[in-house]
Amino acid sequence: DGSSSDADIKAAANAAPGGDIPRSFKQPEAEKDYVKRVVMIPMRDGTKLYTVIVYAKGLTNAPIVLTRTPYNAKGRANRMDSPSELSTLPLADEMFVKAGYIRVYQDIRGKYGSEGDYIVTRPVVGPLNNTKVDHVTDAYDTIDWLVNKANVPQSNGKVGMIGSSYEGFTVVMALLKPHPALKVAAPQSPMIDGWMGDDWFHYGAFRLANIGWIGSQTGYKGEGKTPRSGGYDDYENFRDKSAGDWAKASGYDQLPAWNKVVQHPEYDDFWSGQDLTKLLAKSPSNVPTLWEQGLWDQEDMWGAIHAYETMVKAGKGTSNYIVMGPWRHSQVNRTGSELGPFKWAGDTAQQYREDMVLPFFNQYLKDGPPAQLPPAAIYNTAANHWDKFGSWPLSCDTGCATPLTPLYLQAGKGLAFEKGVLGGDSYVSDPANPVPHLPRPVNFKDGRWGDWLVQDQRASDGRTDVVSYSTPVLTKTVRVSGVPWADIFAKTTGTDGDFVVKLIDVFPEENATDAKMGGYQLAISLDIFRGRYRDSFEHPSAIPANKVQEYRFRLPAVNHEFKPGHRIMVQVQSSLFPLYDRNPQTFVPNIFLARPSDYKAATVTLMHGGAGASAVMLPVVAEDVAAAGK
Ligand code: PG9
Repeated sequence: DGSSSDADIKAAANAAPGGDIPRSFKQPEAEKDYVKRVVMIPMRDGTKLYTVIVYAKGLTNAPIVLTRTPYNAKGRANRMDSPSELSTLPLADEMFVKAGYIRVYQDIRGKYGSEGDYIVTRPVVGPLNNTKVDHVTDAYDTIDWLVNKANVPQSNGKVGMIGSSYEGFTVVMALLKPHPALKVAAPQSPMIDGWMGDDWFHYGAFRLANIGWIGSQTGYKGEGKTPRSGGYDDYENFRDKSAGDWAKASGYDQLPAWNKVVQHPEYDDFWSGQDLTKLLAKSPSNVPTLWEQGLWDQEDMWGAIHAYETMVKAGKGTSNYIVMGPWRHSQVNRTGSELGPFKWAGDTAQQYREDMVLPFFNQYLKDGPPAQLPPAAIYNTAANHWDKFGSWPLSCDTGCATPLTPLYLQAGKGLAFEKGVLGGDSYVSDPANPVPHLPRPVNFKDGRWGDWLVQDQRASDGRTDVVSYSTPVLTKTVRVSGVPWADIFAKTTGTDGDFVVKLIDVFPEENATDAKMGGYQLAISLDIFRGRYRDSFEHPSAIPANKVQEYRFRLPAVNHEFKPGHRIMVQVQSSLFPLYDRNPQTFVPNIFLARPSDYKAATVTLMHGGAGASAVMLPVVAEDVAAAGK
């Protein structure tokens, strides 16, 4: 009957020639409830892409959900080794498994198991890509292969695409010339414009926090090492040199992707030619699309909202939807019950996945009932619930029902909706002592990156190079729902400089339930602007020393209530380091190549009152307007 007798067991124990380690040892295979196939799918240029196809045993006539990734398709499709499909695929796929989908992960060309050359966020075929292939064609060819019954007999011929960040970028690329079988898409925090506000720069300020990504992602075909930056404190590691000098010392001059960044510090054709909003505007697709972005996305807070607005402008408002939840980058695919010290009403990420994405995909891929999504589902980060809007933003700079309301900086560090008296507040911004984005020591891998945007801004409040303006304690709710702008008038003794503006909700001084939350300073929106680009993103210019200039820039979207007992605060500073590289504050042609002697302290004066009155333009809406939008 195949079972071993006592005698057999004894004999095996005695006879083992090499001791206790047999020549081979194989665990019996557990019966799997799924099939996992690995195929190499040929593209039009003959390059084959490594693709993992996973489906439940016995599945027929099922739709396909496709993710194209630079992050290892094999690993993405293997949360753990398990006979169960639910445990094998990632958490965010559980709904697709339960609903009977075929799940496909593919390595993009040149990474991991795929053939071909890897180019970071490979531009579309054209002036920036002189080959005949890009992510538009690769997605098209992949979908074409997948819906061929000879290749995947279990398929019903319909495909949806989903993915976050770089994987979101590949979804958007597929939308530029979608295969007819691509019926629905969910780009999550997609990388849309790497210079304006996703990943590499924010309004021209370079994000050192991402510099290691280039080394690990382009130094190796598979998973790579992030280069050592020095000691534990990245604040120290990056403080004594330009990003260019750090990179050179780390061998980055061998990396074409890095050399391109150094050669294109401004918003020239290299960056604007890759801006996906421009490409979407040129060929807006009809594929129903659910855009997603975290309200505290520390990596790609620009992309989804701008792409959604582009699609609405292009007349595709009825097939495009936006969801913004209280999430850090890609948290939407994990658990969304909390962020930093903030707890939400349940698992908001699961709510997005199961109540929004799944019905949306079912509608277009399984002929399910209408998903009945609101055009915009935006989490209210103060009232702690989803708001469902017929259109959004409710208030913005141009084209919204409600114009922005200026909240003016005032003498005596006040903030008010009326202009105050003329004056200014000065601080010395010293590149030798930049304002840290988190309390030191700051190590990019210390686990604080994911929720740094919601950390208490009291850590910088009170520094001599940070100016905090605040309203009195509010007696009435100030409801904001839309896109704020910073409008700062300032002069500096330097010839270049950065402006960081934070819109902060200051909590009541006392919190009887959780004492340390008393007086908490939560930034609901913040960004940085590199002063040399105040007149043109393409052609930077020196700031005339000691002459007031205007720095006007859009801030990340908000849907919040400043409640009675709270205060509204605006903090302004000229560095946010080591997240962003330091501005030398002396105009140089290329900050990546700045010399140590170029870095100079400067006195910055923020102007208030009069004709050039600094303000943050708030998307204030009346409570009933917000409610009517629902
Ligand atoms: N934010 C990451 C990234 C995207 C695109 C380029 C570089 C980095 C990501 O999470 O994929």
